[in-house]
Amino acid sequence: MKVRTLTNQTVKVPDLGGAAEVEVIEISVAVGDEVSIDESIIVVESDKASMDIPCPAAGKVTAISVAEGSMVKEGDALLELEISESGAVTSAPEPAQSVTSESALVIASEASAQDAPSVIANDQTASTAPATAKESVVVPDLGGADKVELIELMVAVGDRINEGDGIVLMESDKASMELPSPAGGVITVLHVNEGDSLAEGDKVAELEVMVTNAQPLMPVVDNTEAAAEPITPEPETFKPSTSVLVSSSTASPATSKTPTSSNVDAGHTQTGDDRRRKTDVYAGPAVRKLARKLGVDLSRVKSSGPRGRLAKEDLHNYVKKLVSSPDSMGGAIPKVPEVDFSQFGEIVTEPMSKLHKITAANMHRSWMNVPHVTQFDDADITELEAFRQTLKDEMAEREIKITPVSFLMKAVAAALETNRAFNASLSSDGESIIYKQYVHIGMAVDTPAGLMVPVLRDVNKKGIWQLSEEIRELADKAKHRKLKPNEMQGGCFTVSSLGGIGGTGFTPIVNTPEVGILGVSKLVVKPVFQNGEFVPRKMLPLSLSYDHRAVNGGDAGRFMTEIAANLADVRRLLL
Ligand code: CAO
Repeated sequence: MKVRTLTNQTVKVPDLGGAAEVEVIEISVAVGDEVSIDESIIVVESDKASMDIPCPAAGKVTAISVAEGSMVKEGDALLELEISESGAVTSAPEPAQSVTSESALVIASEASAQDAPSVIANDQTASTAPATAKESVVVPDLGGADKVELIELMVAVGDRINEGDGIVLMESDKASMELPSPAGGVITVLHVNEGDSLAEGDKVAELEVMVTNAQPLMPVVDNTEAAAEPITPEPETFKPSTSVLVSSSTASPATSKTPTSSNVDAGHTQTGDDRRRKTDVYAGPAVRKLARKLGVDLSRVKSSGPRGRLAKEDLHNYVKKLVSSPDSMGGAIPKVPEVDFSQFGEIVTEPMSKLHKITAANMHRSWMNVPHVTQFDDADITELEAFRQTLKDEMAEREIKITPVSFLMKAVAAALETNRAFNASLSSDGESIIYKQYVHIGMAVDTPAGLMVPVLRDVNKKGIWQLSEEIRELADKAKHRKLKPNEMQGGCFTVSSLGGIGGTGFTPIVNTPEVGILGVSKLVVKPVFQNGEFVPRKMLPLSLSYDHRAVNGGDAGRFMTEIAANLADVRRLLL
């Protein structure tokens, strides 16, 4: 066979099998698209059925003559095709002769007749089969593909189907193809399962033929501009897109009772009810393919098309709605409505600093990911404060200020060593817990630019003087934006002290992937009942937030109790 370059071919509406006029319900290509032979270009619909019109040759779409909703009849121009040099033409024009729709159809019919034995193995073509004949439906010529995957079993044993109803949907790496039933009848045996890899000639189903009269729909190529060189017709191959749409709404009453199925839920074992429900979906191959890609069950999509036909737009709208729905799987968080505050008074809008944005993102991530629990305690730091006062002169001498924060760090470090549940992180896959053998503690620092968390390293190994010096140094660096990235990394736990600022308590957010954070508020002198009487004690309010995925309440109780005990009697830190 010799194929030469043909330009500006008009693809026309083929014989419509009795329908005078059909509606263009889907244009599957756009101008500029390179289309391959047999690729669905347009879907048309009569009041009885919907039909794909496959492209008769490989080429480039240069113009589209119809719009969705147009009414067309046999012979009307659908689109202009610039056929590429390698394009194979399925119709066979006479040399230097334009192909009329009639002649093309004759060729199509002949091809169909040739094709019939490959679909019906026992050589009883549809047109001659008796009403009770048994037919084997086999995989036809796959048009070049060696193997295809069966992605959808569209019928069940016992289903009564019409000629042209899809039996299975197969997919190669290039296209999906429906295998239409060569005749009307009842499915008596299914030889295949979803997921099977199929090759030409493989048996698909056994059919007890009820009605026969197969005639695939073939488009017409007007080769008026074709060169004089003869073109030998390709042997007809399986026409993936000659399948009709599966729709009980357009099917005969018999089909409506035992409809074919459309399984779009991967891994879902279908029941008869499921099949029936999904068969009620009325959609074209392009929409079905997209739905499969998106994993959408088409039976849940509301249609806007005529007679309930689902359009791509319907699918897009469904997915859009789904992702923005707060209670959907993976749905977005409901958005806070935008408010024009200026309607209530004067406003000033300032951009958020980068640091502020990062902090906000981190807080949000942690808040969304971590199931937080916060528990509270007061540490009696009366003795600690008394001891700290004794250090005042030395502090001045050394020019090092010791605040309760240095003791807090030390008390927490000691508790982290004995409560490893808090010196840990969850692995990102949630399968394991990583215990740290070092004790680095982050310290929340309030700076004019925003919140920063420098990390004090090896707190368990350092003394109060050294820690106090480092706290000052890091806090100073943070306030002057001098912290290096590595000085803000590697924390195992965070201490957030608002003691110098005020407040009686707060619930800090865990600095993920750490699993705990200690909030410290302003110490307050409280009456504490001791040895039969109330005595004034300096109580330090503590709030411990933790990731309840990694830490349980018992761990948290022990950890908090130990911190409070360490602060109540700092001699414990020597033990
Ligand atoms: N109760 C009462 N007074 C306290 C206190 C407490 N819990 N903790 C500290 N103080 C006192 C200090 O002793 C100091 O008093 P003097 O000046 O009389 O000695 C004063 O408060 C101010 O302390 P400071 O803030 O300068 O130093 P610090 O060591 O207490 O804290 C730092 C250092 C960096 C933690 C602190 O400056 C800071 O930035 N805190 C804010 C942390 C923050 O923003 N957390 C919220 C994060 S969001 O979760």
